Amino acid sequence: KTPGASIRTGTGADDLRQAFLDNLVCALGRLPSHATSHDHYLALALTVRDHVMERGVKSFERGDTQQIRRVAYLSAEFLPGPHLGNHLLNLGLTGTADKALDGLGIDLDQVLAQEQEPGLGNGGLGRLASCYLDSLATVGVQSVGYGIRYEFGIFDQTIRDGWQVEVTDKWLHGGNPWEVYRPGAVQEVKFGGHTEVVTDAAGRSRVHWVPAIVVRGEAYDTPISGFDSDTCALMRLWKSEAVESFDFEAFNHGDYDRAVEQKVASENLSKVLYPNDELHRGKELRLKQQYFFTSCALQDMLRIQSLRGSPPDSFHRNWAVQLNDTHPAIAVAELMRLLVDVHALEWDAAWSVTRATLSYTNHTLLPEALERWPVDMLGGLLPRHLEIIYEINAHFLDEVRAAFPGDDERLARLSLIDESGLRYVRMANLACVGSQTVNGVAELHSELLRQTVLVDFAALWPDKFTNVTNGVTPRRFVALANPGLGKLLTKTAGKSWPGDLDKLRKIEPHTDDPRFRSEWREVKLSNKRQLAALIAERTGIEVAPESLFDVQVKRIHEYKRQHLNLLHVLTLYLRLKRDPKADIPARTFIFGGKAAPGYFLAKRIIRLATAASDLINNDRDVAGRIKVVFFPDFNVRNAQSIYPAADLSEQVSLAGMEASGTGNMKMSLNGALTIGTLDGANVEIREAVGAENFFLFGLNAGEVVALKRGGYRPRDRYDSDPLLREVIDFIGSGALGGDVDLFQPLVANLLDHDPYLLLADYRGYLNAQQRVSELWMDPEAWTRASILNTARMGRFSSDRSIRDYCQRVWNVNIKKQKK
Ligand code: DL6
Repeated sequence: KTPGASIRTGTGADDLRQAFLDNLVCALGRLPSHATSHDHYLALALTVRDHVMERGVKSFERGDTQQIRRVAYLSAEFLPGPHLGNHLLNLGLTGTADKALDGLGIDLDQVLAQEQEPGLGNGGLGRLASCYLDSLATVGVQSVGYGIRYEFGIFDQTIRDGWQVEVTDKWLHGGNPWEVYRPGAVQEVKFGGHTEVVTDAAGRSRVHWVPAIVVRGEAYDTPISGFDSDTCALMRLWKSEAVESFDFEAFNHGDYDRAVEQKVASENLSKVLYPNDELHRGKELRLKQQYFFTSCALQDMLRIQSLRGSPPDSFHRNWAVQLNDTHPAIAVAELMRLLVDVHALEWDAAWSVTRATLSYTNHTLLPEALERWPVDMLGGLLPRHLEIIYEINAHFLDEVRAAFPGDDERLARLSLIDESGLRYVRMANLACVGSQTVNGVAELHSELLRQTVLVDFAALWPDKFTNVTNGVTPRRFVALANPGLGKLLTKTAGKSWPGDLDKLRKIEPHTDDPRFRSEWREVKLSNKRQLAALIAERTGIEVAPESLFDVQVKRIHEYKRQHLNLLHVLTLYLRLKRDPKADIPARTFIFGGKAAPGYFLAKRIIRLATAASDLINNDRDVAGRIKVVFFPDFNVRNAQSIYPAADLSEQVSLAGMEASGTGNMKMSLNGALTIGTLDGANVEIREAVGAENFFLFGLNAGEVVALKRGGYRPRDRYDSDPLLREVIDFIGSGALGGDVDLFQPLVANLLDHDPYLLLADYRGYLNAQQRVSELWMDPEAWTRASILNTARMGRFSSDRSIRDYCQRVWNVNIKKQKK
């Protein structure tokens, strides 16, 4: 038994209440009579943290004594969402906490509303990392998620005069009760300088890196609980600090600016998250961030390895390290440096260890997202790493020459160095060469990776490639976000479904039960009422809960084609204006998502949505027929209110562009029907839920390539389709937003380039939307399809993804699935 556990971590309502009051008074110094809701939140968080910590300590101890291979998930981004409600759910303490607080006249929901979520990511990739930590803890894998403790995460989005305005995120301002500072885990990270060859004590030549700057990495731990599990994952985030907080010599000479310069520069490393999701901008600070957290993480793993009494040459037996895209790909060179220069392993031995340790997940095929760093920049910041990269490359290219003699073009494509112009280090190539396994995140994406971006690597090492289709945690995105549905699922399928999502199959036979269908509709309607209230509060727009909620929430990006959705919205509007009696069921179009601050067209797309919203919502001719909402500040908390209320899930990216998508899974799991292309995980979702329960449209990935190759001319589509012409002319007319020039860049882009083939898919999309309207007018049939969506989504639990990684990638044993 952990000492003190019974006092602080009792599980009855009285225990919890007492612990809560103790924390309020003793930890926070607040009298209950004077405490604010935020104090209540902090006190409850500290109380719940005790429970999580107790599990965490025990599970880490188990890992140490049993010498279990741990998983380290290296990710520049995490998007955990609010912790408190999720921990309560995982620990089975929600009802108890409610009762404990109720006894003090405190409302649990009001307390939960106080939490600021850590927005330490841009979107899909970061949220996936957090789903995976949740599942690692749930299925019982020893794991650490390593990342950066950004002081400022993703900006908060407000909408002013229809435009996105970015507001600094201040997630740490109210204090962060979840994290624990670990002074014992501090690391030093070097930058710049030069290398020297020295002779070590054993008389061997070694490379010694003499840095220009050293930065301290300070570890902050956030425990991540699992559902009904005795294992905890750890999210260990690194904050940068100056090694010496002050240059005292400069200070004493009165040069105050220089005295703090170093401190400021060091702290800047973990200051702010870059807000671009799929665009590599090549900024030096970004490379510094990547190296900073990767180096801290690997040094930390080696430290833990040594505490376990294991030698560095068995590092791979203790750690499986996953690279979440190429952001931590410098790990290949850093692990080599640590093993060879610091731990004195021979090159070949170190290389075997490195390759047996690392694996790489690719999350995007977009060429603009592929990371490459100018050789001069990388060499200036990390001179030793550039030497190591050159050496890895020399060995690697020998291997290529042996496999493909005389094929110089292939050699140039595979090389870690792009020498076609200015010289760059190709991070995806580095990650492939240094990893044991490379995977994509949906079947189609993994296939396209093998056929396109990584085609030469796939030819060289076909066995290295695998697929792990993404998944999402049903705890946060169903049980917590949609308690009404959760209750119905538990009543029908038993209580184990959140930890064993295939159990949802049990609801399938109930599709034919009219009473069950009616209960199902009630749950959805109640969620829609709640969302309607939130929409009114946030935007002032009144929407009808009975209307079809048509939802597209995700980052704003041309390839995701929010503007295709808007073409449909405006086509419907024009049709209703022409024909007020048209048989179109009432719909509420809900958009949400952030645009990268420097992404001009994405911001125009937001403006188009808000302009459509202003026009349509204020036009009496279409009152009660269609409404448009742009829901500001799409983040994890808001997502939890939106997904459960969706009837229709818009997954309309151009085929071949979306690696997987995970919003598609979250909505389908919550009973939404999807309208979508054969892109990313849509393909597998459609297979799982049944083609008849999915509205398919659009070109497939092969047709996209063929159309582009054949010389696509978007203007021809415009000329030949009167509806399309009407809607595009309308957008360009000044009727929206009151300015003829406002949407010219969008119109010109569509007519002259249309890189994401909206005009080619427009008709197919309209037809699919027509099928949506028809099915919606048959509520029983719609409900049946909605139930089947939920029932058949078991495969998309992130628990399944983690089991796949354990088996196909990490070679880690997991406990048997709980029944
Ligand atoms: O794998 C998680 C997520 C996918 O579901 C999305 O399809 C993909 O766009 C997203 N990628 C990113 C940015 N990636 N990089 N680099 O978030 O990953």
